[in-house]
Order: sequence, then C-alpha cells, then structure tokens
Amino acid sequence: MGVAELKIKIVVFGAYNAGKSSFIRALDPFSRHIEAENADGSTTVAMDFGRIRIGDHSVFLFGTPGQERFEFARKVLSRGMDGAIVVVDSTRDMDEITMNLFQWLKTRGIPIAVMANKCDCADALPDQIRAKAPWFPVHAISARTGMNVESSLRAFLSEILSARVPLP
Ligand SMILES: Nc1nc2c(ncn2[C@@H]2O[C@H](COP(=O)(O)OP(=O)(O)O)[C@@H](O)[C@H]2O)c(=O)[nH]1
Ligand SMILES: [Mg+2]
Repeated sequence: MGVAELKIKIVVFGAYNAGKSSFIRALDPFSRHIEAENADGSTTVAMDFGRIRIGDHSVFLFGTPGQERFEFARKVLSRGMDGAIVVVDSTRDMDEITMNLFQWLKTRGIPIAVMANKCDCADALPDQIRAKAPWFPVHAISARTGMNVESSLRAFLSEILSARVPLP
C-alpha cells in the first residue's frame, strides 16, 4: 500500500521585517501576498499564502502579520495547523514579539522550527538565535539567496510527518 497524500498546513510567524514573505516566496514563486499600507507608506497588515509539493505531500504555507495587534489574525490563521515556523532576523537582537511567540507556540503541542534568516549577511548570528530558542530546531537560512530554505522545510516536514503518523 502506498503512502497516502497529505495536505499539511504550516503557519509562518515572525516579527515585521524578519523575512516571512521572502521565505514563502523563495519556496513558491507564485505565492500570494496581501499588503495594506498606511498613509506614510508603512505596512499595517500583511498576509501571505504559498504552496509547495514535497514528495507525495502538499504543503500549504500561511504567513501571518507580524505586529502584536494582529493577534486575532494569528489565532484564526493558526487553526488546524500541523506545524509552525518562526522566521527570525539573525542580524538583529531577538525582539520581544518573537520571544512572546515562542512562549505561546510552546503551549500548542505541535512541531515548531525556527528559521534564522538573513544568513547571507556578514553580521548574521544564528548561534545567538539558537541560544535564545533552545526548545526548537534552528535552521540557518537566507530567504534572499535561497540558501538552505527548501532543505530546512523538508527536514521540518519529516518531523511533522513522524509526529502525525506514529511509527509501528
Ligand atoms: N539580506 C537579506 N535580506 C532579506 C532576507 N530575507 C528578507 N530580506 C529583506 O528583509 C526585508 C523584509 O523582508 P520581508 O520578507 O518583507 O519580511 P516580512 O515583513 O517578515 O514579511 C526586505 O527588505 C527583504 O528584502 C535575507 O535572507 N537576506
Ligand atoms: Mg511580509
């Protein structure tokens, strides 16, 4: 008997400017991005949707708005998620929004992976992210160059599948 095709929902979290949209775009060049701008041109709300086939499975990626006040949108989007990815800017100190996200996600009982993004930059410090997120696997990636993006998603998908389908 073959392995059944699964639809996997992954929600992508992270602070504004961490690289969530770039990460989803690197995986799916046809991904959709919704942005609404303020009068001053800054983003007030942004969401992303992408999909990618990995082996027999379809992975659906939902990017959430980064700002704290969009907590309601995060809660709606995260219903029924099979896994969560947190994108972090490795060239900056870990921010409070991201630390709060970690605390919230830890209570969800689903697989979680951290993407330490912008590792193409000379000042990226993925080990600093590892130190701040000791509970989760941390993958050093660059959404800009594509470095390690798909391999990290594949590794995370294996983890999700082993959590869903208990080994005999
Ligand atoms: N150097 C570098 N810049 C990146 C990378 N990923 C995203 N960026 C830049 O960071 C900014 C924010 O990226 P975006 O994907 O819009 O972040 P979002 O707000 O989390 O969706 C943009 O200027 C991107 O070009 C990366 O891997 N390396
Ligand atoms: Mg975005």
